[in-house]
Amino acid sequence: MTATHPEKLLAPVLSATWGEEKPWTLATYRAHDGYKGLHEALRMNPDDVIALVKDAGLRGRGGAGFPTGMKWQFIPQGDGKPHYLVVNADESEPGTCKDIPLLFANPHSLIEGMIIASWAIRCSHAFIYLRGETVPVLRRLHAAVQEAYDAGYLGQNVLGSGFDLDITVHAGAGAYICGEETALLDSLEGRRGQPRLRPPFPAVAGLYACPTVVNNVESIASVPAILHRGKDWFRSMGSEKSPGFTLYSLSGHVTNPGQYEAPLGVTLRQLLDISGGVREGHRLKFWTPGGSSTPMFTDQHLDVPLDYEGVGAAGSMLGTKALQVFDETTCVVRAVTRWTEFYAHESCGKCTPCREGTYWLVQLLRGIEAGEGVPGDLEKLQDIADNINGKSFCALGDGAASPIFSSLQFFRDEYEQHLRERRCPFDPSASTVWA
Ligand code: L3W
Ligand code: SF4
Repeated sequence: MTATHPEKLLAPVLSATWGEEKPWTLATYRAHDGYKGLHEALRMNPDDVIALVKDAGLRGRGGAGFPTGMKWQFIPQGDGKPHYLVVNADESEPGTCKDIPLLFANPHSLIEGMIIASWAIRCSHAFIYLRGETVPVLRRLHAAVQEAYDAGYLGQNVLGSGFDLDITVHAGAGAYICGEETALLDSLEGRRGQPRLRPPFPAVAGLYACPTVVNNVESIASVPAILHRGKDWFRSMGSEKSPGFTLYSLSGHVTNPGQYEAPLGVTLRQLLDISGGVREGHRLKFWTPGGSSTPMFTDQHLDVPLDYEGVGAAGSMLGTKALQVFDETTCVVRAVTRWTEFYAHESCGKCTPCREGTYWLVQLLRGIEAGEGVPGDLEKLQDIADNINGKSFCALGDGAASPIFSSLQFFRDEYEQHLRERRCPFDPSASTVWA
């Protein structure tokens, strides 16, 4: 397991030990200041822990960037109900591959973060909802949780503090929609995972209708270092509104794909510069900042800061920082068709705009890709995407519409070429693909 620590953009925190032998063990984690943040937190009042995370400015790393401390603060206190912490480890967004490597290499950063978060929100039972296909990660998590119990970090009277905490690791059954926080909660409760109406948000009525914090793996794993090294250290990286370090996943037509841990606000150009760039002999055609649910960008956007004021302000969410890079050999229509097939397959079917709309998008796109498109198809694509976006029950619908909008905006000529030439200009045999 390796992560790249480019010298100029150096910010190895979560990935600092990935190059070590057996970085996942408690011994390695402790040798690198592991569990010091927890000792610090247990000396503090829970409300002061929340205030510290809020002042540090940590924002959710799962896609939406919601302030983590604020989410913790929403949990009502003195309400007499159990409180729950649920970690969303159902990483499934196309191109996104940061939480799974993090859990595999450094599971104790998550476990320590969960204990700190549970102390802060007064929770005595926390859950990890893991993408079920990742069986080796499941085994590693089970082993790490057991190590934490054996060391007195979990169970009754954590480190003699009088605080009790259990962690349950749950493996999902492989549905993308269960990464949506409320569908995840339904699934965890044993039901078919489908999104719930919000509000009420999980902070008010979440797991078993009790106040629940749902956070991404990387968000929680970032907490111990804030406790141990302080908010000023965290704020010394990134920008005022998007402080700190984060994991960028670089994939696709690049020389050295992988995880790059750097401050928020770096640009794709900087990341390409230190990672060997687009594969030799080729040039960048398009890329996504945060998985396929964020718009596709082009070489015009190479210097846009990867944070909530840069990419986020350009009509996109930063998303999961899954930087998928495509060179000039890629057919845009083909790439968008594959993504849209994914969304149609993963649509949970609860609401009509997404269930029906993604189906019809796929029919149109497959026709265009195969050279069987007809005049008016692009207007239909736009119209269907307009009827999904903002009119669906959850964010999956908006995510499905996103690549349609941006590809029509930046690469309309390529769609028109497919219609005009009645074939895929990148692959003349494509007309047989769906025969
Ligand atoms: C209490 C309020 N809580 C908001 C909470 C809310 C949630 C968080 C963010 O979708 C996106 C999605 C993906 N009182 C609150 C409140 N909250 N207002 O804040 O909420 P929201 O609705 O802005 O986003 P979301 O539903 O969490 C996340 C996109 O990220 N994405 C990433 C997907 C990533 C994966 C993966 O593989 N890890 O699935 C990429 O773009 O499409 O739109 O906790 O409860 N008033
Ligand atoms: Fe289900 Fe799609 Fe509607 Fe979300 S937008 S509730 S995934 S049908």
